[in-house]
Amino acid sequence: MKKAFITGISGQDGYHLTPLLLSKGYEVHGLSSGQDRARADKFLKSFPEVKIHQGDLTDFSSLLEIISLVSPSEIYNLGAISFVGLSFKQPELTANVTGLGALRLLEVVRKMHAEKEIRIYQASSSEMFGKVRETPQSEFTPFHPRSPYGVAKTFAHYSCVNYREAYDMFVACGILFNHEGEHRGHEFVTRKITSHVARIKLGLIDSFELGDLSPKRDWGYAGDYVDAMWRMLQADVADDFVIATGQTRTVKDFVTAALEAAGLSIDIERYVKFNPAFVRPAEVDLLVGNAEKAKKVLGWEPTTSFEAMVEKMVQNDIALESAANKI
Ligand code: GDR
Repeated sequence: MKKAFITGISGQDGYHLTPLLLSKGYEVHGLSSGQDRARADKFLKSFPEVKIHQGDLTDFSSLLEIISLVSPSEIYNLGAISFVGLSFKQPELTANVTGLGALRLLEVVRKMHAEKEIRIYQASSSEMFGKVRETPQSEFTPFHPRSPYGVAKTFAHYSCVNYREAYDMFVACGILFNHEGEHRGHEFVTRKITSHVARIKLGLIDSFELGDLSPKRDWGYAGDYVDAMWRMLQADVADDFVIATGQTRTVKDFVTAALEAAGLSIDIERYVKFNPAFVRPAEVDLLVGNAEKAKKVLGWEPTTSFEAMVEKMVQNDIALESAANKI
């Protein structure tokens, strides 16, 4: 039986990747930091067959012990300080977890002399493109990160490329553009919008606050994107792949789509108030990816439309808010 080890398993992508791997017959193991017990317990309610190990991406010896014990054939490094806004407030922690964490995993595999036995997936990010040098962005587009998060992801990405080249390790990097869904954390703008729109729909609030509505993002559905991760580790050769929809929309467009999905009027001024506290010191203005290589080499294509994804998120939040407020 194939074994997979997933860092950050209780985050959004873990909720999508875990059932995919279980359906393919994998034994699934996950990493959870000591302070994350509540999140791990919640995750285990959904997936009781998964084995969760206490450790941390900032702690080499815990990683070495767990990975030696599990002896996985595939590692998915999804663990990170993943909220760009937080990375400006805690840059050093971000560098340690998001950047050095990936390097520690690579070193663990090397110290185990398991370079030929373990394949690694690294969650690289479109945030590495930052102040974009060309549009759309592909595997050939130079990086110009605009946040401590983007800088840390770029360090992790190049560490993976380096270990691939220096030690002939199978390390695949998925340069994933924004991907959303019903398991998205509430700090990210899409879930913030859908959960607040749901509350407006139910009459619980009149309006909510956002920062800049003009940034453009290439938003896909997380359920589609984890399939690309798995495909990368089944390929003949380890490589880098952009995973995106090829369409870009503003934050304002997302608000409009969410209001429409809830059956509310598209009166953005009425429902959304500006709060400068949500504006970042440096912004990524435009992201749109070219995923042609993933289509050609991996046979991967997104299957969920933007409208279907927003609809799914809004209806999920209306159901959750209704239940929580006994409506
Ligand atoms: P992002 O996602 O930074 O693109 O990174 P996020 O949803 O946080 O922001 C998207 C855009 O919305 C603008 N924005 C706001 N954002 C938040 N969170 N809250 C607000 O109130 C708000 N108002 C406007 C932001 O400024 C930004 O332009 C995500 C993360 O999942 C990363 O981990 C991942 O690597 C990348 O996507 C690809």
